[in-house]
Amino acid sequence: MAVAAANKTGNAQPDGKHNVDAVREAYYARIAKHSMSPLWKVMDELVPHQPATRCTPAVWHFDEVKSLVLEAGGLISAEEAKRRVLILQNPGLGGEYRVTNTLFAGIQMIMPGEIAPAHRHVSSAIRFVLDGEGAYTAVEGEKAFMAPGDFVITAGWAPHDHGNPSTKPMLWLDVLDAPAVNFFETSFGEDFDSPTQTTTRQDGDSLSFYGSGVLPDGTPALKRTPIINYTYARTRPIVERMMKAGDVDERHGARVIYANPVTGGPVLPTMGAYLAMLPKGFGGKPYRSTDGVVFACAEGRGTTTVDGKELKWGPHDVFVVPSWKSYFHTAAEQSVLFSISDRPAQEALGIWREDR
Ligand code: 1HN
Repeated sequence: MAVAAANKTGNAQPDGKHNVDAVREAYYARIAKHSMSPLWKVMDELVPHQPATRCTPAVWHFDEVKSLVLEAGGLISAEEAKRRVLILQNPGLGGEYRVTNTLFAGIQMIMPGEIAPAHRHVSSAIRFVLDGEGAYTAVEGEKAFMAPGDFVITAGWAPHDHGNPSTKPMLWLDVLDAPAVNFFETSFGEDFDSPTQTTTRQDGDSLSFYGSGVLPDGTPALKRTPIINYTYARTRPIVERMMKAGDVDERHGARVIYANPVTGGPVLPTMGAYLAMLPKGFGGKPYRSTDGVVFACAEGRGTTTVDGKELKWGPHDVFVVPSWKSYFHTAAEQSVLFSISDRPAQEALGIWREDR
């Protein structure tokens, strides 16, 4: 057996073709004690030829979700829970509290007469209303009463509380950029002494002031939209009209992006949202992009095929398409899909890509 030569420090060196693996392994073990690793062993993992995600496509059907969340209504109050939310966990992530690598998603329920106390956090949140009518989110001076299909913004650090003076439970989809904020280790949050805030504006003021083709003079251009509630009543007729006008994208259907009316950019610096109407019988072309997308069906019925896996959806179902997975939609009925992703964050970093 070849004897490894010793270097100046007395450590073994490979002797020609012999003993290379053993000497390398001994070297790796030694540098590990100094908190170091050889890049050459992990280069393909750090710089893959295609984006690699552990996330898998998945769908949560509303009938199951609703009965499970209603059960939680008997277990804990919104006030005790602070937020009565069931977290949607991506099945590929082994129990982590996220639906994609960068997005949190959950289903929140607030029962009649309940409040969810005021707090604020660095993470931005959006809500997409699934079921119920007449609960509100109080944020930035406005008490925004919500109905199914409404898309509500809670920008980072804005104090917010929820209440339900109606007679029925309300359920909505929460999506937050919390995993991305936590990745940067920049998460702060705080509670308030008073569980509710005093509001200074009328319900719908922000949509009227900023969402009507005019702006209050002097409105600053911020990285987040000043609109609190993009109501379904306002947005649905627009996608329907686009569809009737024939403005139907081969992949996405008749789709609008929810815009910050001051800048024309996305509603939040980290997350962007869309509403699309798919005509009955729609058969979309395949598409992929590097943003992981959470979809919610507002109405209709169809199938989204992701990487060969069929996700069937109907009213209020939520499903997730991970980064760079090729997908296409088919619609058995005229359908409306809401979607939200981390595309603005990726675009701001110059790393977003799509493959049309
Ligand atoms: C939060 O503050 C809400 O305010 C919902 O309704 C979901 C998930 C993680 C962290 C904070 C809310 C949340 C959340």
